[in-house]
Amino acid sequence: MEEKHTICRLCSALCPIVVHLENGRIISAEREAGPAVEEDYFCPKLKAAPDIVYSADRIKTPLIKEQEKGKANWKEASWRQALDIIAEKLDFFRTTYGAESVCWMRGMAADWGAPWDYAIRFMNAFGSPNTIGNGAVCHVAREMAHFLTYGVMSYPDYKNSQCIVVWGKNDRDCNPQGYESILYAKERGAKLIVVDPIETTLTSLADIWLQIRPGCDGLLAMSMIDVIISESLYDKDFVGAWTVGFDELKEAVGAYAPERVAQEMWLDVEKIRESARLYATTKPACIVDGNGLDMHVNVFQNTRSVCMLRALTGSVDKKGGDLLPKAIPTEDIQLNERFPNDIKPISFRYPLFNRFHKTRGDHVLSSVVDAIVEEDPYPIKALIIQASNPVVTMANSKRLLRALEKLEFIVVIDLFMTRTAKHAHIILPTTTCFEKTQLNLGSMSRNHVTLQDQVIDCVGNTWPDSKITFELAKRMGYENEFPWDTVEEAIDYQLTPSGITVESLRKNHHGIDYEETRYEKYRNSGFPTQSGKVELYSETLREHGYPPIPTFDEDGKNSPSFHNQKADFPLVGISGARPNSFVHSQFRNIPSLLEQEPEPFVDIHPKDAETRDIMDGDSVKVATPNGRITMKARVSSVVHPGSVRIAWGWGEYNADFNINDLTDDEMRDPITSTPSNRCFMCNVVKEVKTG
Ligand SMILES: Nc1nc2c(c(=O)[nH]1)N[C@H]1C(S)=C(S)[C@@H](COP(=O)(O)OP(=O)(O)OC[C@H]3O[C@@H](n4cnc5c(=O)[nH]c(N)nc54)[C@H](O)[C@@H]3O)O[C@H]1N2
Ligand SMILES: Nc1nc2c(c(=O)[nH]1)N[C@H]1C(S)=C(S)[C@@H](COP(=O)(O)OP(=O)(O)OC[C@H]3O[C@@H](n4cnc5c(=O)[nH]c(N)nc54)[C@H](O)[C@@H]3O)O[C@H]1N2
Ligand code: SF4
Ligand SMILES: [Mo]
Repeated sequence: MEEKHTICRLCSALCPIVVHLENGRIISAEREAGPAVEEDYFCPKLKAAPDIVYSADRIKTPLIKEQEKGKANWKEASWRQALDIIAEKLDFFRTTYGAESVCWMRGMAADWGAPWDYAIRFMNAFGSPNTIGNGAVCHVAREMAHFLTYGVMSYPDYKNSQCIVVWGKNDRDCNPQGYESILYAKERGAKLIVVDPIETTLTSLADIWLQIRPGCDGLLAMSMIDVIISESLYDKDFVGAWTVGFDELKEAVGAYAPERVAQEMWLDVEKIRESARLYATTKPACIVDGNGLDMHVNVFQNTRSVCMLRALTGSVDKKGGDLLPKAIPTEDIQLNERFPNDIKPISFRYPLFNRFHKTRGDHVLSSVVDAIVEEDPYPIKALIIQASNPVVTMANSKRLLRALEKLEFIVVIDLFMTRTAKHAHIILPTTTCFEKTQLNLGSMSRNHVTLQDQVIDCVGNTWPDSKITFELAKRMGYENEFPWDTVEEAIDYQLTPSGITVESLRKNHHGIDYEETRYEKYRNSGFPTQSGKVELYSETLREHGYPPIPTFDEDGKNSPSFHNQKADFPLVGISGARPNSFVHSQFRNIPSLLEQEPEPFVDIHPKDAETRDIMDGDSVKVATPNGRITMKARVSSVVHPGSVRIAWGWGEYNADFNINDLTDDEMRDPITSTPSNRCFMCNVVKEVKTG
C-alpha cells in the first residue's frame, strides 16, 4: 500500500492528512495528529473520502444542455466543444452588452485558494469587475470588522492561553484542529467561556455558557465593555498608548450596562458581569469568533464590538492572546492592475466592503441577484457559478431561482448534478480535492503555506478548477495572461517573493512558516490602520457615513432581523448546526454519510412544543413571511424557549427542506450587505394530516 500526504479540502478546516492508495485508488485516509489531547477527533467525511471520490453520481465529462420537445436533455461533450461554446458566448456578451454583463460567482468550496485568484485574473483580463464571492455571509464581513479595528484579522493563540472565549463558533464539528487546541488548553487549566444560543459539546465543557439570543452579540460585547471600563479592569497602559477613541467608547457603552440590556439578550445580569471579569482578569486571554456572528444583518458592528474587547484587555498580538498575523509576500496573481476601474461594479452600493482588501475580492453576493432581477445597476446576462449551490445556500432561494430563470447563459463548474447545476446551459465537471494541486490561501494570510497536493489521477474526464480556468482563458486568447502549462508553474510564480516553491512544499507536507512567530509587533511598526493605532473610533467609518463607534438600536437597520416580531411569527428561527457528516448542501448523496444523520429536524423547546401540542417526531410546518417548509420536530432543550433550530443544508436532498425558502435577502447589513441567513422570525405549527 502506498501513502501520500496532502491537505484535505472536503471542508474548510484544511486538515493535514495521509491518504492510503492501492493501484492508484484511494483506499482510506486519515488526519495526521493534532496537538496531543485525550480525545482524538474523528472525521466521518474523511472516512467517506473513497465513497465521495468514486461516487457514481460524479459528473465525469462536460455536459451541454439541449432542448428536445421542450425537455432538457444533457449531451456529453468534449472539453474542446464545451470551452469553444463558452468562449464564443462570452465574446458575444462582451460585444453586445459589455463585459460587465458577465459575472463569475463562487461558493465556499473554492476557498480563497488559487481557483479564486485565477477566476479574478480571468475576469480582469476579460474586463468585467463582477467576480463575486460569498464572503458577506462567510468570514469576510467579519474580517473587515477586524481590519477596521486593528488592521488585520486576529486569530487565537489557544495553546498558550489561560482564558478562551468562543464566540459563535463550533470547532467540535467544523474545525477539528481548533477543537483539539481548545481541549489542549483546557487540559492545561485554561478557562472557557462560550457564547452560543444553542447547547453544544463546547457549551457543556464551558466554565460559563452565555446562551445569547441570536444576533445580540454586539449588545453583549458592549455590555461586557461597560463592565470592564466601569470596574476599571482594562489594560490602561495599552489603551493609553495604542488606541484612539477610548473616551468616545466609554461614553457610548453606558447605554449598554448589563442591567439595561441583559433581558433583551435573554441573559442574566450577573453572568454577564462574571464573564467580563473572568475574561478581563485572566491573562493571557483570547477570543475566537465564528460564523455564529456572520449571516446577521448587524454582523459588522457585532464583530467590531467583540474586537474592542481584545483591544481593551491588551490581548492583541500577545502570546496566548489574539495574534495579528503577517501575510506571506506573494506576486499579485489576480492581475489587479487590469481591474476595469471605469466600470461600476454591481456591488457599488457597498463601497467600503466591495474591495476593502487587496486580494479578498468582492463578496457582495446579493448584488448578483439584484443585478439580474432588478437590472440594478445594469443587467447581468451570463453567470459562471463555481463551487456553489446557491439554489440551496443563498438567502431567499425563490428570488435566486427567478434570477437563474432570467439569465441568458449559465455555466456551472461542479462535481455533481446539483439543483443549481440543473439550471446550467453547460456543466464543466471538476475534481475533488484529492485530484488536484492548489494553494490554500486561508493559511497564507497567517504566515503559513501548505500545498494541497494531487494524490490520484482525475476521475473520468474531469479537470481541476485551475485547468478549467487556464484553458478557457487560452480559448479567449489570453495566452499572455495565462502563460502556465501546469498549475505548479502558476504556484511558483505566485510564491516568488517568498522564496517558497512547490518543490519545497512537497518536501514539507505540514507546510512552511514564512517567518518565526513574533509577538507585539506593533511596538516597532504600529498597527496597520489609518492612525497606526487600534481604532475604537473609526474615522474611515465616519467618512463613509457609518457609525464610527458601534451602535445598536432596536428598530433601526442595525438590529437583528427578527426585531419587531409579528404576532404571526413569534419564534426566533435559527439556521441549524453543521453536523460533521455534511458540508452545507453536500454529501447527502453519499449513503455512508447519510446514514449517520438520515433526516432533518426542527429542534423545539418542550415549553414551546407543549403550547403547540407538538410531540417528538411530529411533522411540523415552519413558516416565515417569506415561505414555509416541513420537517419533523425534535422536542429538545438544547434551544432556548422562544427559539427553534431548523436543520441546515437539506434543500439539495429534498426541495421541501430548503431553509433558504424561509430567509429574506432584503434586510441587509448596511456596511457589508449581509442578509440574515442565520436567524429570522417564524412560527412552527403541527402539520394536520388530511384525508
Ligand atoms: N462539518 C462541517 N464543517 C464545516 C462546514 C460544514 O458545512 N460542515 N462549513 C464550513 C464553513 S463554510 C464555515 S463558514 C464554518 C462555520 O463554522 P463555525 O464558525 O463554527 O459556525 P457554525 O457552526 O455555523 O456556528 C457556530 C456556532 O454559532 C452558534 N450561533 C448561531 N447563531 C448565533 C448567534 O447569533 N450568536 C452566537 N454567538 N452564536 C450563534 C451556533 O449555534 C453554533 O454552535 O464551518 C466550516 N466547516
Ligand atoms: N440559511 C443558511 N444559509 C447559509 C448558511 C447557513 O448556515 N444557513 N451557510 C452559509 C455559508 S457559511 C456558506 S460558506 C455558504 C456555502 O454555500 P455553497 O458554497 O453554495 O455551499 P455548498 O453546498 O458546499 O456548495 C458547494 C458546491 O461546490 C461543489 N464543489 C465541491 N468541491 C468543489 C471544487 O473543488 N470545485 C468546484 N468547482 N466545486 C466544488 C459541491 O459539489 C457543491 O455543489 O452557504 C451559506 N448559506
Ligand atoms: S474536518 Fe474532515 S473534511 Fe474537514 S478538512 Fe478536516 S478531515 Fe477534511
Ligand atoms: Mo462558510
